[in-house]
Amino acid sequence: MVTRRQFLNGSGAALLGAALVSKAGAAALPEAPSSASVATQPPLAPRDGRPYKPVVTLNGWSLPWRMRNGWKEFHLVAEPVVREIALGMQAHLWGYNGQAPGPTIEAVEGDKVRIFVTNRLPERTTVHWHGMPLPCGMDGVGGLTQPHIPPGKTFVYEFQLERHGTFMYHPHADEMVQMAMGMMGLFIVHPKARGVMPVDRDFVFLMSAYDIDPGSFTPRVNEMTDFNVWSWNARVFPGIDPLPVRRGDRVRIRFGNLTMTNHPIHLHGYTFEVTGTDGGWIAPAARWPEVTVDVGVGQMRVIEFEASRPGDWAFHCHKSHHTMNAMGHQVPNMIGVPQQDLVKRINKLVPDYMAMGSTGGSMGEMQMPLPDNTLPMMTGQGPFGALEMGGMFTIVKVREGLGRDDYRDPGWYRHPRGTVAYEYAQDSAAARVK
Ligand SMILES: [Cu+2]
Repeated sequence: MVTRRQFLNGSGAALLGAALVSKAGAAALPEAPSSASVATQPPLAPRDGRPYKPVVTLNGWSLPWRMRNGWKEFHLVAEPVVREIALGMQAHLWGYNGQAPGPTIEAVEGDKVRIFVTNRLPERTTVHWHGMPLPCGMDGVGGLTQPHIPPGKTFVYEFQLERHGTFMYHPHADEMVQMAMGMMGLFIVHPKARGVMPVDRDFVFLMSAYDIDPGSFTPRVNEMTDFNVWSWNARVFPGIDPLPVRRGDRVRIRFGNLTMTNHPIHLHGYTFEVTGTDGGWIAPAARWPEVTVDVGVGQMRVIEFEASRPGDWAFHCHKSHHTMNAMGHQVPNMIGVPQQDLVKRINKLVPDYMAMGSTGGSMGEMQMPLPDNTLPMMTGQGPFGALEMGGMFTIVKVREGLGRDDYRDPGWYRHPRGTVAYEYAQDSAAARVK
């Protein structure tokens, strides 16, 4: 595994080195870079083609390309991957170029893109370019607009990028299985003209959900509604990197939902505007202020705000069971039941039994035996104790004076004196509460 620091020092560059698909195809196929790192990679500045300000993929990376006779050529490889969901849990997923989700594709309005897709899965696949205006035969619906890509074969998609905006890619072949296994990625098209809707930080991620039985590694792909891993870019808190932001930055966050339910995404401390969807940008006069935006199944939303207020601001799905990890046990509802003596008595019969609710224990601090490769239901430590979160939760860390391209975790916020909620006590309160 390569840390971001190693990556910045250049030693991680080898990860992005060539991994040619076959000797026969080497002459014609572009490189298929691969990365298995779960760290958020620094933005990939374009080294040729039209200039743009690159995005930052949470716990992910952007796919390098080559220019060839006026075409921007990318190479996606659909393949089985191992993804660390958070420290202590790995999942056997399907993805692209070493990861699930696959790398973010970035290009510029007007670019002609040629995307090679090599299928190393045990079954056929296709790639659909969600939201993208393109010729019908490039739309990637297996059986409808093209033959499926059989295992071992490489297909080519070619189209010109008509409009800038926020898109995704995913299979349209054995869809329920392939998306339940994690096959998806982001496709960002930057504006051709300079200075269009400029931002200082531009973060992107995809929401995906899995049903992985506690102690196992592979998602149950027949599940239709009952998922237990709620992830951003196939990571759950505390495995999701924070979003470091310099005070005063204009911040854009783009997210897409490829789970099977909606997610009301909520940011603390700020009012934001929804500035775009996968359908395009919203005219400034048509935007309204929000603190939560619901993202329906198959939708994308883009939010923007001015980061004026320093702090560690929670950023999460507002469905409380989506900020939890798998339940590895059955827990009765004991809220309101006095249990102090009850627990001792039950423990004589059931040694592992634990009380919830009215004994003072909270789910985040419970210690219970877990199968291997299983995360606690609620976890994460903050500067004031247990955070009691999992799943779709992370932190927007707004700080004074971060470097322009510095995306390293700045640590916990140091609150100015007198600005933290405090315990009421007769003596100290006399001094502070007037
Ligand atoms: Cu949710």
